[in-house]
Amino acid sequence: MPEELLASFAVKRLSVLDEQGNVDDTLMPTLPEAEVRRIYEAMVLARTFDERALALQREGRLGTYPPILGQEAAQVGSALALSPDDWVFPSFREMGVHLTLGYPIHQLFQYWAGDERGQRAPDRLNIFPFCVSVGTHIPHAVGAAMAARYRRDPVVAVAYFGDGATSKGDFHEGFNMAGVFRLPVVFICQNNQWAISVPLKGQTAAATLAQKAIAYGFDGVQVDGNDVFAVYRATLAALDKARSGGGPSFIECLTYRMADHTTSDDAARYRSPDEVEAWRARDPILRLERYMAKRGFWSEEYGKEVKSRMTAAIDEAVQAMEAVPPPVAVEMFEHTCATLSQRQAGQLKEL
Ligand SMILES: Cc1ncc(C[n+]2csc(CCOP(=O)(O)OP(=O)(O)O)c2C)c(N)n1
Ligand SMILES: [Mg+2]
Repeated sequence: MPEELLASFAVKRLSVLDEQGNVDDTLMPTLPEAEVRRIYEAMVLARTFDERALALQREGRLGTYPPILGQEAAQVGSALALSPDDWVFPSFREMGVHLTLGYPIHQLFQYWAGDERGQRAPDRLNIFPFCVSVGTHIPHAVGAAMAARYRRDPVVAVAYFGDGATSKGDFHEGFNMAGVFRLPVVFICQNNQWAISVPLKGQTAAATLAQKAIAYGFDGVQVDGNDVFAVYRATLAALDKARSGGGPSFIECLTYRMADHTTSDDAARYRSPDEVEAWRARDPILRLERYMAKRGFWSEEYGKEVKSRMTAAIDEAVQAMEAVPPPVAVEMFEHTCATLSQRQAGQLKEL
């Protein structure tokens, strides 16, 4: 018997907007000027939040904080494609997703200040709490997709995670189950190429992360994660597919963590300044500004006006966060578990 080719695979990379601000018209999603402005303003809001969070942490007003600098396109572009009924399962570095979905800004600050009340999403938002335990929320998202299928609910579960999470068993088990049951779930990996101090090549021998989906029987695509239009297009397509019964998809957003892993880290100890500088030139916001300027709807003046509007929103949120009265310990039990364990019931009684 001669050997025969059973299957062959290819992994595509999607990019729409280049570093000079030019777009590929055949791939550009239909976005009127007002929508592009909305995307830009959401990205500036995310960056302004991040800058303020770092400053507050340095003043001792927040706890350890994981910056999102450089990852705004991956977060905002994907979040804008979601429908309000979809379920979001974030990891710990997705504040740009929260902000874009309209999560109360003061609650984000509250969470990073160590107050669990910051995690209580308003009823209008289908967003799970931050998952600091790497990758453990991936099976949760798959379970939610299973529940949606069971209830014939046309919603999609969306799990966000980093490149480091792809080495976890949770990732592989979640992907396998999603593939076997063709569940309505979209996996979005922000491959920022570092998992604390471990570079991508220390994480996988594979050429891309996207190809890992192929082994589980569904599509994986690599997207330029600093290109907000590409991320938006890929997420919309994956959501449409999931909603119409086409099963799961995996989107690898190739991006870069411009800052330290968290405020407790010093990335200069393990990576070269040249690498960071090379990625600074690919800044996702600058790229969008160039696109808008070429079309005559971005100017220095408009940029300043947006920044000051976003700064005012952040100022207001900081004030709101600091005006929240201290937590009452017994209230915490109402929001953590549907039913209390014996031990928790004992603690509640003691309090
Ligand atoms: C189960 C588990 N193991 C280890 C850690 C410690 N830890 C926190 S973040 C991190 C790396 C995560 O890297 P990645 O998935 O690439 O996400 P990124 O930090 O780049 O956003 C590790 C190992 C953890 N939080 N949870
Ligand atoms: Mg990472």
